[in-house]
Amino acid sequence: MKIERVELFHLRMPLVHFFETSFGRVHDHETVVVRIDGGGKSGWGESPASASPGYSYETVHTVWHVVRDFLAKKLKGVEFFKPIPVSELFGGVRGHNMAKAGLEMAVLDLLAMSEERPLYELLGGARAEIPTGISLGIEDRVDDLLKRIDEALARGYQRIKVKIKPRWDMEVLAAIRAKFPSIALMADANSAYTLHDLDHLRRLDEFNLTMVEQPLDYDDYVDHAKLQAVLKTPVCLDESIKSYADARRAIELHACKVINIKQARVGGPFNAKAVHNLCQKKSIPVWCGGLLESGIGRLHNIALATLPNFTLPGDISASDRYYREDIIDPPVVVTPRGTIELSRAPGIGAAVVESKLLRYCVRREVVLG
Ligand code: OSB
Ligand code: MG
Repeated sequence: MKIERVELFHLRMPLVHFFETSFGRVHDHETVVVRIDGGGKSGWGESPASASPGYSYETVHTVWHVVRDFLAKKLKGVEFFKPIPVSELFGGVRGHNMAKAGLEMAVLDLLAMSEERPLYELLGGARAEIPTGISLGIEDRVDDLLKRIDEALARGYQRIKVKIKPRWDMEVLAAIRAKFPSIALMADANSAYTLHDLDHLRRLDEFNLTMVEQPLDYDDYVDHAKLQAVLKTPVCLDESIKSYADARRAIELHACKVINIKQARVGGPFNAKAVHNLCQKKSIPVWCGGLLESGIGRLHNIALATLPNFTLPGDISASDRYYREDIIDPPVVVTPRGTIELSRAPGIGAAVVESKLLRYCVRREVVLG
């Protein structure tokens, strides 16, 4: 399978409901979709970098710049015979993991398409069905959030994650626990606290949370280790883990007991698998996180989550939880058991509907070929 052409699409997809984290509220998902052609087939990937550098320093514009001006040319004429870590070709470019991840996803999808096999098999995954959860943003009123939790539980989601920040935390969690005493519940702070809040954060132990995600700084391990030492609630790291080396640091320093793996954040499926394998060896459970991906990135996350150490429900929700219409057919659906069933179709397992893709496309460019 030889790479002949790489095309980028900048999409702006309106969300059915705004999504608010401790770093801000978004009404649209802005993302870069990658299409790679070769041997008469297409492979698709996604770099869900968003419009502003809040979650990471990358944005849709840095992804565009780095792919067009530096990464795409490294794929010129390259021929793939088996799944290999594509991002190793990008060794001369530091960071920019989302840019690299979108390309690696597209290459692997193309390889799976040319071999007429499902992508998850190519990655080494074996499960036909994965458990899943939902991530709910900050609302204007606690009652609005309680209503959304009710709806999510009715749809079968196996665990609820809520976003927290100073002044939207302990009271909110108490209200949730008063109404839903025994659901699997966790909280994600997206780095909204510091160790000055240590006494406040100890109160998290009152709510029987399965974990607290990324309470402290986005690049910190030392303070998370200090926090984990006094907290019964397991600490899970998201933003802090951008590579295998980061995961190793975090585990050795006891900075966390759980890791959220996002292939976009760690530079692609192969790095994600390396982090997964390390965690499995070290008895650190992992789960698959999300970045509000379109159906393309979502299907890549589903394929990844079939690996054996993804034992906890991920943030991989149904297409209609995010979008009135997704750009894939069929869209992602969640069963009443709170699971997602894997498609046996080749590649990511659903078709990209070009008319829908183009409806949300604000810019496109052929960057190779
Ligand atoms: O921290 O996990 C996060 C969305 C955007 C940016 C960061 C995060 C999230 C989510 C939503 O929690 C996950 C999803 O449903 O895709
Ligand atoms: Mg998170």
